[in-house]
Amino acid sequence: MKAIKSIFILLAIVFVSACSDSDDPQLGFETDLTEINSITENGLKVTLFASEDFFVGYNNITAKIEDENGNLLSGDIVVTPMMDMMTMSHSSPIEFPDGTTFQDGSFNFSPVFVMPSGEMGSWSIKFSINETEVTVPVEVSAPEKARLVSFMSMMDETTKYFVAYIDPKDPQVGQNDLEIAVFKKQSMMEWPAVTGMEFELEPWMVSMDHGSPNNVAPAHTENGHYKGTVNFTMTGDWQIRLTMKDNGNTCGTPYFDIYFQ
Ligand SMILES: [Cu+2]
Repeated sequence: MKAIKSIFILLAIVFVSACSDSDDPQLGFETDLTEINSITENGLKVTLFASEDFFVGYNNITAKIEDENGNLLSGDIVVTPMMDMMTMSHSSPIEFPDGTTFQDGSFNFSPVFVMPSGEMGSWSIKFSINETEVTVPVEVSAPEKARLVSFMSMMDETTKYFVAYIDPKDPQVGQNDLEIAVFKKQSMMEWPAVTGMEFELEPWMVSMDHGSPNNVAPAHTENGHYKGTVNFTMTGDWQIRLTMKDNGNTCGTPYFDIYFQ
């Protein structure tokens, strides 16, 4: 009972301090992230923030949404990544942890850019904010070590799968939480999450030709995300080797190169 009481007091303190902060509407949006791009269009200002420049793979982006006078907005939102490629255009997988509404000028979303910007085409993120359109051009680069692997299913040779590397972002010697997400290309505009796959996991140190014990193969949690444990027994170059299976049949063998000191 005493513990419950102190939790209530703690909550009350948190609540009161949260309220006093929000007296100034500009404090409704706070972030430690880096501003990547900003655009004002059709009376709205959209600013994109992330911890690093956008890359081919699973990105976490926060949008700050204001009117022209700097007031933070709330309402309904639809976000669509688009790549224009001369003769055609296509979207990419995207996740909305907050759903399709936003409050206090802040909206989080996670697009999985499937290719880099360049001569092949250019990316933009299309927002529909309370039914007003804003398009933010963005630059997407290929990271030094791939964080997205795509392959045709070995089973039907027509389904194109995309496996995105999420964690560990900062690998350490020992056991690390491993998280990946799987999507497929259904059409130019539909890139659904793939649930119900099974994985085998084998971390491999290519230069020294050995693996490691105490790994847990990633298993489906929700929305096409798979979580497991990868154990690195030393620093250096590792390959996270995966086998993706559907009902016991191998679809593909994606791997991610990792390097840490
Ligand atoms: Cu493209």
